[in-house]
Amino acid sequence: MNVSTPTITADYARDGYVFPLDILSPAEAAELRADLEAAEDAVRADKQHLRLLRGYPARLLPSFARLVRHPKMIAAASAVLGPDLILWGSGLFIKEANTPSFVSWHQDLTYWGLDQADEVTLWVALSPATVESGCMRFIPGSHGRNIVPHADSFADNNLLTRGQEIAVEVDESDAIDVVLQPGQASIHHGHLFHASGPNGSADRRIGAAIRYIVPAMKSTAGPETEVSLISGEDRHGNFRLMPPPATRLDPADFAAVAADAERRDAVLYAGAKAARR
Ligand SMILES: O=C(O)CCC(=O)C(=O)O
Repeated sequence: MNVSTPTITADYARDGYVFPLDILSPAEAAELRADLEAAEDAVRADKQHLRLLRGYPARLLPSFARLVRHPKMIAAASAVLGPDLILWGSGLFIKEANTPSFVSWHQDLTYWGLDQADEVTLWVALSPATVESGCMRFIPGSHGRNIVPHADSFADNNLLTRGQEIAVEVDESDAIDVVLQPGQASIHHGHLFHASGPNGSADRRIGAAIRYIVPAMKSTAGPETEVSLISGEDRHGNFRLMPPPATRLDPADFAAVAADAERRDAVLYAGAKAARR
């Protein structure tokens, strides 16, 4: 589907998501994946750097900095949030081929420490997201609920920080499979019930979760939280605005995102009985 503002605005309001959105061509997606995988190889020996690369690709790789500023990404996010957009986070959800990694049913905004719900995620597929490879599953209309109780599981193989899981009934018979080809994206609301299963395919399942917010939002991690202004204006000054990376895998950028990750982890793990690093 081409990125069309009226369709996104209406479908998103009704369902809490829209997909598939054509963002990158298959060749552009393959190029981005190759750049990411070369970067993974370059830092693999350092576990902390690998974790930061997967948590902050748009702060460490110019290719991902361009993705989050792509006109079609901005058009899709703006169809929901309006013209002023801040990148609150970019993170990679990677399930290796034939592995049991999964994501339990959850609502994104549960532990992020943000004071409002004016946030969207654009999840961009860099490899086929299919039922076999463990694509996301959405419950249509569930974004209409406020945050419901969640319980921490810290389950092995759960890709979420706390293994958090919705603690009320989720009727999985309503779930929609979010099947995407490389270069396509889905957009979803921070209150939407969603999950994903293991990867039974022979390829890695790679998705970039790009999170946009409006500048009026505030974080309980405080104004030191590092974000980037992507489009329009920030008239609020609630965050520290960071430029895109000037070079690839710069040590100074690694140091900056390491400090930011410490601040954010303090919020993400607040009240948890354990922490996963
Ligand atoms: O990649 C997945 O399977 C889950 C991603 C997710 O939960 C999210 O982007 O909010």
